[in-house]
Amino acid sequence: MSRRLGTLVATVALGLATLAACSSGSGGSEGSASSGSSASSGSSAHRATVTISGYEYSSTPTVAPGSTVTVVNKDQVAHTVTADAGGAFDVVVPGGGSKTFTAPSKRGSYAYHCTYHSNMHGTLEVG
Ligand SMILES: [Cu+2]
Repeated sequence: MSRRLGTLVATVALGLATLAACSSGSGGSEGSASSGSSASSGSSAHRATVTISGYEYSSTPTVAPGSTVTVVNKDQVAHTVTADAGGAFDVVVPGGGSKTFTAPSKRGSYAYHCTYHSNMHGTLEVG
């Protein structure tokens, strides 16, 4: 008899505990504020990514003038993306990091290099 009562009390206590856990849990933050990010503004390549890996630049598609270009450096060492002429752009990208720069507003073919490694060359086509 007392054994059954004990079980009953335990069950009720467990129930209450569960209820408490429930009510405190549901009161928390509702919904994650995950915005759909990227405000895509339609047309072609307004942004591009240059990936540096093994001391080489990946080729990039032609980007629109003023595009945002992201440089992802997968090497352990820092590299730069430096325009060969005119100082059109010049960013230092730490090893394992990334940086962005704005493509020139004038159309053209912009050769660039890494100031640290003279054998590294690439070209950014703006058109
Ligand atoms: Cu480099």
